[in-house]
Amino acid sequence: MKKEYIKRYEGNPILTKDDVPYPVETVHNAGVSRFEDRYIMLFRSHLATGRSIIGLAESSDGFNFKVAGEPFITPAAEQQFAPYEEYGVEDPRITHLEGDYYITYSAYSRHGVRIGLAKTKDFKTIKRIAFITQADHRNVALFPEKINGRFLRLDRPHSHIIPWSIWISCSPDLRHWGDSRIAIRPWQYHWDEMKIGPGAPPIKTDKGWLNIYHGCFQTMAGTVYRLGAALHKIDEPETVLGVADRWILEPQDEWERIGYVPNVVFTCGAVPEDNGTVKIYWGAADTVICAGTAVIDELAELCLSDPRPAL
Ligand code: BMA
Repeated sequence: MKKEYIKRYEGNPILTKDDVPYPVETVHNAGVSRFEDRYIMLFRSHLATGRSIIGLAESSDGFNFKVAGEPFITPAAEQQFAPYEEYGVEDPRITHLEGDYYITYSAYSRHGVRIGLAKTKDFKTIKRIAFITQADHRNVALFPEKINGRFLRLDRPHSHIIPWSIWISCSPDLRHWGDSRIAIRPWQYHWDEMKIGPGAPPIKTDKGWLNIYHGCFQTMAGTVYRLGAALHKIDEPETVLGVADRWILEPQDEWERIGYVPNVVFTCGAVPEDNGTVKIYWGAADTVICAGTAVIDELAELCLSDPRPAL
């Protein structure tokens, strides 16, 4: 039997729209972080307009979440941000960095999709900092520490020339980004051949930065979204040590195969634990939220022992 690298939580799905005390049509892609003595989840919901907002939920065990009474991020009212968020805010990632919790999210508007950066200390109020990309750009995950004096991120520009790939960019101050280098491309005639993108913020391991990403495969019945793993060198993350040849999670349970968008598992968050495991969270069929657990070392080893080329 094929080895399962991610053990699904037996209580999946862990969150559905019925758990949300305000009107939403879905709950799905979610960033998750440890905060004080608990876990905080920021999750995307579609409204009945088809546009998205971001809600907040809390948990003491990382599996049973209670949703706050009000959404946490809705399209900005402030003049400098509003024109770029009018169609909604999506897919938040949380990175604990130098004492603050930074949130990267996709902002949609008539001008395309770009990445907003906000921060919070308490998950009660947030402060928008800046848009840190132009359009079109989605799926930015910040590294949780500076490397060689600079902030780093995994990002995913859209291109008509190559399949959408994972890049790495650097910044002195989190606002101004550049020195971009391509890190991983979709691999032709492979489960992630159509496009790939960063998922959870990278996790530091003994062997390298673990990058849990999503990869897409086009079929006659639509696109299948799966999760894969890659390992980047600790002091030079643009160097990829290995990209696991096989996927680590694919749509399998009924709620992963059937829903608002069928056959999707999509992650924006994973929380490493002191015992060497990682809790991974994914939106299932863009409709509900699921969780599972993996052994960090096994994922890192998979990237090294059975890799496919990165570029
Ligand atoms: C991607 C993003 C994700 C979504 C996925 C599947 O392009 O929009 O937010 O989960 O498609 O619909």
